[in-house]
Amino acid sequence: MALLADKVVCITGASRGIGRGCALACAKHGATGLVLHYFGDDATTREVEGLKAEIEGAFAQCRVVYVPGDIAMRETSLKVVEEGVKAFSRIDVLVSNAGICPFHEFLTMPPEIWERTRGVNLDGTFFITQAVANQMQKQIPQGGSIIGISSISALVGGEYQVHYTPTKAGILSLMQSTAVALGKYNIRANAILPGTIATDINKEDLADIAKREGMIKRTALGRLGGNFPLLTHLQPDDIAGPVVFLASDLSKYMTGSQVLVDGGLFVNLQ
Ligand code: NAD
Ligand code: RM4
Repeated sequence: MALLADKVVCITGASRGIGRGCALACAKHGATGLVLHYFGDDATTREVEGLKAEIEGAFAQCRVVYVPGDIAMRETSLKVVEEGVKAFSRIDVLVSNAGICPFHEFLTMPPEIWERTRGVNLDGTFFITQAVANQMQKQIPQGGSIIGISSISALVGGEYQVHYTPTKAGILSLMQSTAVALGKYNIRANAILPGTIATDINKEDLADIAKREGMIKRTALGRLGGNFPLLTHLQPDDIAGPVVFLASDLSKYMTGSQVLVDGGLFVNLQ
């Protein structure tokens, strides 16, 4: 039996990067419904339309609906759940993935960059988690699995990420407290902490060859995550595997946990 047979999975920021990799992996592992949230500008609209066609063409059991909106706005999350339930009558899994990291020096950082980063990463994760959890609490059978995409940055600092790392620590904390608050409803909540995965979010930052090489050198497995340069569109499936595991019943006794998926970056001090 497929790992995600009969499951409906909702993923935020699903049009590209880690979210896209998760969508493809969930379909491949048998999910019957995907509720794909995306930002909604021209680029992400084209991406999500292509992704729906790709998934429905390759995986006959899987139907895809997509819902646009700025995840920093609470209304977006309410709409995602409304559309998801309209299409599939329930939501079994949430992957809260949408996020930004506008790398910036700390002392000169305008307050707007802090507020936007917090709004998208932390407020957005709070809103979608609350909206989906309310659905999971009232559906029959009750329950589900919530996965917050946090980061290695929840554990360590970054010179140009002083606004970003607290949001990722916040997502880890949010998963811990929701695990406690929601266990009685058969809802699990766990955090995944990716290391450095080559996607659009860090393309500019890692264009600095010395930084990129330093990062690769510190990673015990000797490569960045999801680094498949031959593909025209990066598919960071190094994170998707652990996401499928936490989405599936294989992890049915896991809640409130943090899963570091970093190729051995964190442990490698010297
Ligand atoms: P990405 O830039 O490729 O993808 C980010 C996704 O979020 C995009 O689909 C984007 O459209 C969406 N998004 C951004 N702002 C949004 C908004 N306001 N409303 C709706 N959607 C919005 O980057 P990625 O690496 O795939 O990042 C996905 C998640 O993984 C982020 O939360 C990021 O913090 C986290 N993460 C990434 C890495 C890494 O090294 N790439 C490491 C740790 C954690
Ligand atoms: C991650 C981690 C990576 C960085 C991305 C943007 O949390 O810090 O190294 O490239 O964020």
